[in-house]
Amino acid sequence: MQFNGNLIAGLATVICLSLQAPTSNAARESKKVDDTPFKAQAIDIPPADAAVLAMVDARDATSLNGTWNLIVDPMGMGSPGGFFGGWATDRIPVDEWQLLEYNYASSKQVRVPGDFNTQFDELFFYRDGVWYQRHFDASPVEGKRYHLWFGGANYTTSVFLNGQPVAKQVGGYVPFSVDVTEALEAGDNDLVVSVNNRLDDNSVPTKRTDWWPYGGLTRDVYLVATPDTYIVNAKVELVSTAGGIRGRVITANAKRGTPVTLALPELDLEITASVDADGVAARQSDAAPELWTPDNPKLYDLTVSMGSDQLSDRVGFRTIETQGQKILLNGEPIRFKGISTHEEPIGRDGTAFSRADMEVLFGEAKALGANFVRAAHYPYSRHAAQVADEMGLLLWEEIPVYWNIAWENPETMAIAQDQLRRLIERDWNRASVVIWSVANETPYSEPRMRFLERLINQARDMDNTRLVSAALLGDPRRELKDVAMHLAAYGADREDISATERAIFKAMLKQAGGHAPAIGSGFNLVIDDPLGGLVDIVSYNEYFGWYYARGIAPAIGVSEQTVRKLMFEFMESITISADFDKPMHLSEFGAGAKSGKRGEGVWTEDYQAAVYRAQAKMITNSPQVQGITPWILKDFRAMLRTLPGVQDYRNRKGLIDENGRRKQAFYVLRDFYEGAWGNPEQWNQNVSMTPELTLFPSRLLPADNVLPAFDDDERALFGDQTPHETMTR
Ligand code: GCB
Repeated sequence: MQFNGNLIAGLATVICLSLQAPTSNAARESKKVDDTPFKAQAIDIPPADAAVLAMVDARDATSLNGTWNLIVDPMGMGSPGGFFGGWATDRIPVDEWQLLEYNYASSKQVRVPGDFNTQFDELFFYRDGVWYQRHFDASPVEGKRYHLWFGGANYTTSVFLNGQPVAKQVGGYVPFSVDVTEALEAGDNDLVVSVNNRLDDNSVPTKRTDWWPYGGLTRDVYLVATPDTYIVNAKVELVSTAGGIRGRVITANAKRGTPVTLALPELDLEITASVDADGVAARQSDAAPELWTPDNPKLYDLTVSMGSDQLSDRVGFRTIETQGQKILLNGEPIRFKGISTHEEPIGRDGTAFSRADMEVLFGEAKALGANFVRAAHYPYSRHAAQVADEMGLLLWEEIPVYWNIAWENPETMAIAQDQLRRLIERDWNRASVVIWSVANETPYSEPRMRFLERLINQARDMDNTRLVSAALLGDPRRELKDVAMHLAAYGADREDISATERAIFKAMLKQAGGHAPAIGSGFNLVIDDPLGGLVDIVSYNEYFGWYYARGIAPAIGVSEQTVRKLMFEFMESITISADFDKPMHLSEFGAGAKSGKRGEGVWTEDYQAAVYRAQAKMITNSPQVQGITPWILKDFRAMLRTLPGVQDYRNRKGLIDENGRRKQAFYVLRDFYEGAWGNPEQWNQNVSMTPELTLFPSRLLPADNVLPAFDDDERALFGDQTPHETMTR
């Protein structure tokens, strides 16, 4: 039989129309169908509601967590309106004559919340579309409004209720909701959610990250009921350490003049204000609450009420600011003794999605002696900041503007802005959160500056009770060159390295002439990325003792072992500072270690611990550094970490492994936090408690610091040339 184009096009139209879900009015009315055969159809789906429906734990919410059905769709065939009709509804054939090529009930069963990658072996590396489906019963009450609320889904999500496309959210990790009052049925409801975890060059983050792009309905899903006139969100903040509480309540459908009340019974405080033309009620009142600190994480019960809507929360009050190069919490200088994390639980693969997961993870940060956590590199579930509030951990929250981003693409900008807005709106009442971070390791360019400046301004406009930062990258090329010259000084006169290597070092020093550094002359690494001028705290990721050796060794032609050993000695004389009169934070440093592997060389716990010791000395030398969050608390899943037997798709820089076993470096950092920071004597005393960490003992510096001479053999080998041309640039 011969097909011609017209016949197929006609058939496609008929098929598309006949396969539309019976209740799919919006789909039917959406865009004119492009009936090109086999073409994937794009249908219009309204965006999720703009404002975050906050304080969800206090609302009349029905959990839709549990077991859902799942269809895997690597070719995007399930989109409604396409040649095969789409999978936006749960359908079963009416009789044995009806052709339907999908069936939710007999498909895979998936747990919500939870990523799909770790629930099915065959989806471990999967980065594409899936369809979630479940039924639920509802008994809608006249006069109430109903909202579908998602704690976060990765990364592009379209929601269909009873066949109607009701919401689309682009960008993962942040909460979103949609008013579905009109689409909700009394009795059975059919909820279908398509989630796609594919990332590309224009997404935030892009497709290349050093963490697992876990996909699916990774967080709680609720059906929330509100009165017709309801409270959307409230922001409550301390005016100054002397007191004063300011409240702002955002409402929906409320008439101008409607009264709203904020109450803090323990403070005997009740603030009443009226809703303005924008639906916002704001007022300030005198009060002197006990201040929240990591040692005394005091929280107060808060209620917010408007008519029949009443919500509650637990809130703390504190101030955070900088003064010159100091960080002040409640007016008192504080150091951020921190640790970085990913949102993965201990002892189970996948994303952390429950409060208990966060209690265990942050409990380990507390055990380390930390007062601060960098929640890298994306917004975590709401449980993270709630648990940090209760436990007394200061928190750095971040959006996934990571490495290279399409700085000039307005859609990319919109995704990042949306993520930042939703994160801030969700967590602005969490006393623990002291930093909004807008980016990680973004290479310098003018478009990057413009992009990040907009985010920084947005964060400040939305919330001026916190600090803004971004983890900077420095200038790796310049740093490598400077560091290599210093290593040459340490290596030029060494007996324990080969004559060839000595000669290389001497040649480098000779070439540098009067600029050649001397042993122990010190090296001040200065961060001058202009973004430092825009943020409140200059944060910097550095990997002395880990990555740099890999770049330097081949560039100058000596062994990595030599560079690594010399590096440990050199690190003791490094200081880090910034070109800006602001506090600095070392947002990352670290080294990889396979849990239980002891001895010499990379991947051993001993090597990792030695890096932490050397880093601790650098930090002690660097008074501008007021905070650190080494990388990282726990080994985590990463697609780019493949080394069999060592990494097996995990980044091994954790202080504990995936099952919670502590490595040697955990104890080094704990010693440092337990009092040694800024107190070298105590530090040495504490470190002697872990005598196995003496792999690379410091070499005494020669008293005169004289540059080693180039001997005849070495000159014969290399003449007066610098051995590698990289170093001449
Ligand atoms: C970094 C990144 C972080 C990586 C880490 C590493 O600088 O910010 O996402 O996981 O280094 O282990 O290399």
